[in-house]
Order: sequence, then structure tokens, then C-alpha cells
Amino acid sequence: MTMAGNKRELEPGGLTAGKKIPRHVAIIMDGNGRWAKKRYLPRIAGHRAGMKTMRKIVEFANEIGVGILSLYAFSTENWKRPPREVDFLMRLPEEYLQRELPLLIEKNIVVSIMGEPAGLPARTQKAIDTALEKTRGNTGMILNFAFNYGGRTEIIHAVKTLCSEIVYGHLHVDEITEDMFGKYLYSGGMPDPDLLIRPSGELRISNFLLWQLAYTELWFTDVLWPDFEKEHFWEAVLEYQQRERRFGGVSKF
Ligand code: V0D
Repeated sequence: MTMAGNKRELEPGGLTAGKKIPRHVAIIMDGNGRWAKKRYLPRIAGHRAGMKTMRKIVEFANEIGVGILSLYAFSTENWKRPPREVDFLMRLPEEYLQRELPLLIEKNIVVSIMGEPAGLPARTQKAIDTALEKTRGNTGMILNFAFNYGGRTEIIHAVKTLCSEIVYGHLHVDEITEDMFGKYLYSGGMPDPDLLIRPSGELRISNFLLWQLAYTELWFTDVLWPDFEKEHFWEAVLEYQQRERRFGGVSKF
């Protein structure tokens, strides 16, 4: 084991000396249902275990100095799941925030959301609004939940906004650039992810951050999200640093 939560290794001269912690890490929190099935537990138990993992990983990412942590929790496609499961999932943001918000505030974390809040239950929206409002002034890690999110939907949403600006004469077609297009996405103005982590053995992007992942390092593991530990996160960071070093200042593209 290289890391085991030993803080000293992270200080100057230690393991990460001179190596960059990825500024923006994105995670697809997949494998909760499968984790439950393997144990003959209801899927709900898997989501609960997944939330516990999420709390640990948020804390760890914050400790090692990640700037932005983007978590994929619920996609637009997830609405097709059994209604009782959707119902349960919809209560999780509220439950999570009720429990964690004081800690997030104490750690100077900023809560942020990417996705379509419309169509969510009012209570869920309220809990999220409160969290956004109470952490708006913080200056630490940005904890960015992709919620009711779809990558293609996000791009279409940006295109529509752009088009209406053109129709209203506020913008000219020739002014559209990659940089400015990025500002119309939910992630508007955030730097793109440096590292994407996908657990549970699937080797796909699954409509997550389609535009933003153009140059991102991808890291996959067979470990299911509820079994995912700080050590796995650290392994992904080390692998990221090795890939960075291999390029050693030479452009990747
Ligand atoms: C279930 C593992 C926190 C993934 C984590 C409804 C599956 C636990 C949130 C959350 C979910 C979302 C927004 C927000 C604050 C918290 C969450 C969902 C699922 C989708 F502002 N956990 N969590 N959202 N699970």
C-alpha cells in the first residue's frame, strides 16, 4: 500500500512532492445495484452503501487538495428505473445534505450542481438550493453533483441558449469559439476534468461530460462503487501523475 491516509507522505519531500494533484476529478459512481445483488440485498441497500463511499471520497479528495470533484449520481436515463427506486434515490440528496452540510461548510467546500433541476421533487430542489446558498461564499473545493444530467442534453441546452442570443442580436455566429461554447455548459467556466474515474468494470463514458472529457485521462477499475476506498482513489491519482510525467512537458495532443 502506497498511501493509507498518511498525511506526512503528502507534505513537501513526500510522495507527491513536485507532482500535481489533478485539479478536477470526475467520478461515475457506478456498481451500487450490482453490489447489492451479489449480497442478495435490495438495490436500495446498494445506493446507501454507495452514499457512504461518497462521503469518504469527498473528504479524501478535499484532504489531498483536489480543486473540483464532479460526481455523477443520477442521469436523465435513470428515470426509467422502477418508480420505488427513483423515489428512494430522490430522497438521497436531501438526506445527504441534511447530514453533511454542516461538515461541508466547516471544510469550506462549495456545493454546485450540473443538470436540470426542473422536474425534481420540490423537497429535493429545496435541499439543493439551501446547500448552494449556504456554501456560495466558500473558497475551498467545489463539490459538483451531476444530477438529472445528460451530456447530450447539456450540449443541446447550450446550443439553444447560444441560438437565442444570436436571434436577439446579442451575438454573431463568427464569435462562437470552443472557449465561449464551454461557458454555456452547466460547468460554465470550470476547467475540464483532468481525471475521470469509473468503477465497476464498465468501460464507457455513458453520456457524462461529453464535451469536457475531450482530453481527460480515463481510469477504470472493476471494484464496485460501494467497495471503492481512498486507496483506489489514490491509485488513480498516482497513475495520473505517472502519465503526466511520461509526457514531461511535451504536448499530448
Ligand atoms: C445513490 C452513490 C448524494 C450513487 C451515492 C438521486 C447512487 C448515493 C446525492 C446528492 C445518490 C445529489 C445532489 C446533491 C447532494 C447530494 C445523490 C443521487 C444518488 C441521485 F446536491 N448521494 N446521491 N444523488 N446516491
